[in-house]
Amino acid sequence: MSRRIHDEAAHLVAAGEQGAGWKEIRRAAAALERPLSRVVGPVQALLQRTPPDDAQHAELAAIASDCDVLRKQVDELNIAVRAATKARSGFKQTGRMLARNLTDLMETTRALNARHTGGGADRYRIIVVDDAPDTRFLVSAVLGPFAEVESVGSAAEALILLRGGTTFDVVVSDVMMPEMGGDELARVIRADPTLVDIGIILLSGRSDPAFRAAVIHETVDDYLVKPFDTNELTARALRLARDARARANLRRRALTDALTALPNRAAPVEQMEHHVRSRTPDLSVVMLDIDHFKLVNDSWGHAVGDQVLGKFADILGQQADAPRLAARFGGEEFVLVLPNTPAGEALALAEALVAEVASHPMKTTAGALQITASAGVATLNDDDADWSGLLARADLRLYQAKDAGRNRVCA
Ligand code: GH3
Ligand code: MG
Ligand code: MG
Repeated sequence: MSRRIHDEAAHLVAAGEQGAGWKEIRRAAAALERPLSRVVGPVQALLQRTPPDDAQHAELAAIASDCDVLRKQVDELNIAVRAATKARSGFKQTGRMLARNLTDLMETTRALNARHTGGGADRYRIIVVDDAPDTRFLVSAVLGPFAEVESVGSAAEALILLRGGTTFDVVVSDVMMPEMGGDELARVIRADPTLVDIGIILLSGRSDPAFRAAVIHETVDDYLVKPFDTNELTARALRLARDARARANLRRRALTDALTALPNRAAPVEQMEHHVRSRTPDLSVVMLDIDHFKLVNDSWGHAVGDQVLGKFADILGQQADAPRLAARFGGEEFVLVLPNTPAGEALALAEALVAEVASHPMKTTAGALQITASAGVATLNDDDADWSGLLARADLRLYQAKDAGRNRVCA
């Protein structure tokens, strides 16, 4: 889209006010119609591709009726433009009427997007960033039928959304914006370890090959030059969203223990590194190990052993609201990473956990089994250069607890 919807409407109004010639008015009207037809086209195409026996039929029927309203509004706009060009008078009123119709059109499209994106937690989530409201509107309308779209007018707003706790799959951003450009936004996103999986597309009137090559090489996944083809944008955005999801799922699986659903060994190591680096005060760790777990396996079988591990993990997980972390360190060994927790508090927590395990028989398919566990507690001190000494002390104390008779804590 080379000209913006609002700009074209404003141009039409101004042309009318200045008593411009018939040709000028016609040109402005045609320029307005082109981006509008690009909004409706992809929506209609989606409807045609969806078979009538599809599960989403009712939802799509509702969208179809919204599309009809949209079409009528576009038609009304065209009639008004034709009347204005024929009459060659009253341009000012016509301009105002066009502006009103444009507002209606945008409302309808917004409602249509909201309806189609309602529900479905697994829908792709896309952020559209552009300082020009009509480009934002157009891109949102194009992607709306395929993904949940949030649109914002600046890079700063995009970062607030991205860091607000909701996971997004793709960012589609303009390049030239006041304050922070799309290329800079891409650099900030790439530098944030919590946003590594997200796909980035730049969408810009800036077409010089050297700049495009540089940002594609450095930060972004894709670059489209305006005026862009709406089907191509949709295809590229959805491909990126699919890739981003796949990366995020792989990462999650690589970091999660499949049996207990607790984080695996990688997470506590990363957390301890982070806390040591940022000098988080009172960093404590608790190492826990189930007592005589081999006996459970030998007496009741591996499947029952697995159930015990699951129940034990549930108990630990309840102690691990962020920033605390519970993880399966390996086998029947677990670890708690406790930032801002002085030694005495960590010891009390470990003792409470060990007591809870000992006082609640675990329900398994082999009946309720009485399990106990032992724990070792350590807190980071000034002599620790890294987390390895801290963990080694906790481990040593865990074995002291075992030697001292199990079902107890050493600190
Ligand atoms: P201690 O009180 O000294 O800790 O004795 P223990 O029997 O608990 O310890 P040991 O290290 O001798 O045995 C641990 C057992 O845990 C051996 C291993 O087969 C079992 N194990 C490790 N991972 C799993 C698992 O994922 N599922 C099951 N069922 N067993 C596991
Ligand atoms: Mg054990
Ligand atoms: Mg063990």
